[in-house]
Amino acid sequence: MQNDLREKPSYAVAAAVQLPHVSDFEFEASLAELRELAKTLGFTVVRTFIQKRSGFDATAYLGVGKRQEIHHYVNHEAAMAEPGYPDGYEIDAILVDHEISPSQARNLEKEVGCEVMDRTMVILEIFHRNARSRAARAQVEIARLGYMAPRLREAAKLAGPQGRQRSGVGGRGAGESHTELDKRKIRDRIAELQLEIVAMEAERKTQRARRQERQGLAAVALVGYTNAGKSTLMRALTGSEVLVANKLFATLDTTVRTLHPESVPRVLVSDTVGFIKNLPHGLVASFKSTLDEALDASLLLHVIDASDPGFERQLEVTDHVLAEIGADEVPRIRVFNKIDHVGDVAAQAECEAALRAKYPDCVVMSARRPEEVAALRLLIIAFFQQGLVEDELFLPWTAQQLRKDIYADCEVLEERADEAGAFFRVRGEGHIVTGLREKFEAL
Ligand SMILES: Nc1nc2c(ncn2[C@@H]2O[C@H](COP(=O)(O)OP(=O)(O)OP(=O)(O)O)[C@@H](O)[C@H]2O)c(=O)[nH]1
Ligand SMILES: [Mg+2]
Repeated sequence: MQNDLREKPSYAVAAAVQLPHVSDFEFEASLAELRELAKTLGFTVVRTFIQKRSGFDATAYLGVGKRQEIHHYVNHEAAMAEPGYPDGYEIDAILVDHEISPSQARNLEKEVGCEVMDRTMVILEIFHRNARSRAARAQVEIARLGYMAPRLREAAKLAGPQGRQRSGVGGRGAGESHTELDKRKIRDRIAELQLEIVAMEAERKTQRARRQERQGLAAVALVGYTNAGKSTLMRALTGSEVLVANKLFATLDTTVRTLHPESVPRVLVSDTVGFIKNLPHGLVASFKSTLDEALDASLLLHVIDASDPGFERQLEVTDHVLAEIGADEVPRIRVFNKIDHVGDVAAQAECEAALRAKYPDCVVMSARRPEEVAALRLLIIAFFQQGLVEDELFLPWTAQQLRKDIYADCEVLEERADEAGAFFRVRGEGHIVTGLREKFEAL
């Protein structure tokens, strides 16, 4: 948030080609998402230009007439035409709702007279700004370098002969052009980053294994479309302070916290990166490791924003990505969130009934209603208690210092005593109860 306040406001126009197979609803939803993405980057989108075509223009994505219209708007009209904006503001960028080729972007940029950012670049930029951990930063840098590499050649073409000049200075091999050198540098840097990631991953795996050894395997992961409310739920379920923001991709790193108040078994909750339609391919690949946390979980909470008119599509996108990373085998509860944000009480009831009819085992709730968060917590605990065993343990009076071990790992259902010691009727994970029994019997 602070960042945005310090940055000067930037203005942009959005542009998109609607292809014949794309419905109006889908097209509009995608554009609305692009505007949200732009907002996350600090842009105010003042105007949107759309064009129906049977395909993208090979030269510059949009047809020539539309290009001229935008040129005219950006260079002559913008500052005068839009009421409510400051005098003399300038359009800084044109945002295009598809991934376009380097040459299309160059040509469009030349013709329109302002910077062109395609959808991929917008998303990469958000990831770049939001990445915090070393691993996330390295992954984003790889994706950005991969995006830039083919665009360098295009830049060199535009720069003219000096862009391809040959020279023998520096580490450049004979006959290598600037572009080739830059490309080589990029390749080297990517290789270097990949090595770093492999090392970090190994470290993470060890940490994870240790954690699982210590705490058993009760892990639940919050997954879902960006802005669905995963971090809000995480906060509510664990009483922790994780970042919540009405921005796309607020969370880029996985955080793990314990369900609060603590339960038996203790349940770990992890928050994950949000999904989005047409996530740049480089990012799908690089964020797989973040999502791996989802694969380690025994239960997924698929969080869906029920108040978003496009939630069905978002649900499909998430299902699709989960299948892609092989997480479709993990048991899943669909959590339709933000029901408080769906119109009035009657509309909410109607929406809830429709969701329950279509998704029989779903949860419909609001992360802002503590009683509904508490109910979700119980549902999670019930899931993990399915595999628990009940047993009776005996602890002689001489070994009462071990009471805390029982209370730490088991739920004590009943406690009674006789002259020799105390009996505990407990519920806990099989291996833990067996472990305690063996330990006490050996006393
Ligand atoms: N009205 C309402 N708003 C909610 C609810 N849950 C979350 N929000 C809001 O929705 C916005 C996004 O919430 P986050 O928790 O950051 O969403 P996220 O799924 O973590 O998003 P990413 O990290 O970007 O993937 C925030 O402004 C929240 O305050 C809810 O149940 N009702
Ligand atoms: Mg989040």
